[in-house]
Amino acid sequence: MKKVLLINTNIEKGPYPVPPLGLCMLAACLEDSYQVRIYDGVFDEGRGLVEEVQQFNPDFIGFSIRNIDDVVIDRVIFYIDDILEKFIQPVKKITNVPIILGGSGFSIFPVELMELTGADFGIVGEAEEILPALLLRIQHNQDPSDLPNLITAKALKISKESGFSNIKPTGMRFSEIDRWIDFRPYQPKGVYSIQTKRGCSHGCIYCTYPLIEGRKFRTRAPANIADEIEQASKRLGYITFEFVDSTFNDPRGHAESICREIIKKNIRVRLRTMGINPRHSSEELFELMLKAGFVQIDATPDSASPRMLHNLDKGFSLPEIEKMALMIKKINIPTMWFFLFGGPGENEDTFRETLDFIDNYISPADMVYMNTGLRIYPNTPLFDIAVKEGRIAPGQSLFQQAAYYFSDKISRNRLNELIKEASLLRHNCLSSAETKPSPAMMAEANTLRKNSEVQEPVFRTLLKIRKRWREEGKI
Ligand code: B12
Repeated sequence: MKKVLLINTNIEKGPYPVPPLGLCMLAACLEDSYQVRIYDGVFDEGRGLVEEVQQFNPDFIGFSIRNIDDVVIDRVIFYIDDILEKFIQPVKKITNVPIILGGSGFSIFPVELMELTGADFGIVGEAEEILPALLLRIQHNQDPSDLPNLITAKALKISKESGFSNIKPTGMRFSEIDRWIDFRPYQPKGVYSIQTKRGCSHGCIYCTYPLIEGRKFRTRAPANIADEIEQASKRLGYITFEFVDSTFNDPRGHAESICREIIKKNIRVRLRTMGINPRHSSEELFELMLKAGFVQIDATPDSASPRMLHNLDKGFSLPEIEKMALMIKKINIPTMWFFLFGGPGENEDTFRETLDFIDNYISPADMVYMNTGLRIYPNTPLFDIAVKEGRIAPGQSLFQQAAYYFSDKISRNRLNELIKEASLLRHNCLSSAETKPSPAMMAEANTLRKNSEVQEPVFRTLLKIRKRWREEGKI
């Protein structure tokens, strides 16, 4: 049997370390035909990689590139230098086997990353079908260049875009993350990732998700998802599962069915999720989510100004966000809210509209993150807007030199001032620069949580401390 080594090059540990879900899914797909191993770089950061390659002696090597930069405008971290230095270059020095790249970051900047790394092949987007097909072609000395979403060192352009609709993830194979990598170091802070669908049919002007996953929702069978959660919790105990979908409650009804399947199984789990779409939320959904084991959710409307919701093409309206917020408050499901200021047309009035919403609809027990500046990615509507407005050149690469969009109707400084002011007056509002609590605050939160055995999410404990420290004049 030929051997495949899959390498996770992600060393970012914030906001918490994330397991290489996609690589584990690929490993599960390949294992019937290949001997597969995953080298997980999150904690080892490449130190044992050369030894791993020498011992395993693979016939193919795949590198997963998840993050390009951290998208935190005031302290941008560019991950690719480390990826080259700690992972790709050391491996290239000791082997000549075909090197294949993939991953969400890679899928946004495939040409740039092929050039920079000198890899042999790259696959844009999901690879469960294309990677096995590519390996077979290489083994049989056949030209792979007609495979969809493939990029080769020879051509340096994507072969043909498939539209990503070829895989129907109805009965997806389980990733069994803990079988492929050592999951123990993730357990204290991290989560077990679960995907319930692929694709995103929303059109948010700045977003890359449709480019990475395709524009159509392709759902997994709810029972299949619940089975995966049940089996993983049997192996690992009472852990937190996180849904990594673009939005959890799309298409309408899917999230409800997943919750019902989990409830039916009567398993004790902690669940959390990113994006909740206001348009498809309901009291029934939130009640089902609580019953299934959700301990916290993220709400990411980006704005609560009708004009900005339109300009960002969010696909939902202010009344829909208000309705969702009232339900969240009533059902008291701990929520982290995310707002993104500075998009096309943002001004002081639109900023204040969002602030009014925060004051009138969000519980002070819930966290509000206020970010500024929209990272401009290629092939997005925001890219076209920025070109039209003469902010970037048509062919400009935004790979190493990330560009951020700021509305010309309010200066970046003024926006930062307004956010600072808002966060000084509201203990639950934080700017993007404040995302990490101080070690002293974290220590107090840990003591509080130990002493009272609280079940609430950590962010709620931190907010209580922040409020008290503010009142005592400590911060
Ligand atoms: C969920 C998510 C999160 C969650 C993670 C939760 C969790 N438990 O995993 C949270 C909110 C915590 C998060 C945080 C961050 N994220 Co994030 N996140 C995502 C998201 C939406 C999905 C990732 C995912 O799990 N996909 C599902 C799995 C199955 O897919 P996959 O791993 O990509 O694998 C498939 C393919 O890519 C491919 N593939 C993968 N590897 C390989 C390797 C080879 C060889 C091949 C051939 C193919 C291949 O095949 C796989 C199976 O089909 C993506 C956007 C997206 N839609 O991809 C952004 C995304 C990856 N995040 C991004 C960023 C920037 C971050 C942060 C740095 C933000 C920050 N400052 O905090 C952090 C970093 C966290 C960390 N420790 O690494 C960016 C990266 C782009 C960039 N600019 O660098 C993305 C692309 C979003 C964006 N802005 O466009 N994130």
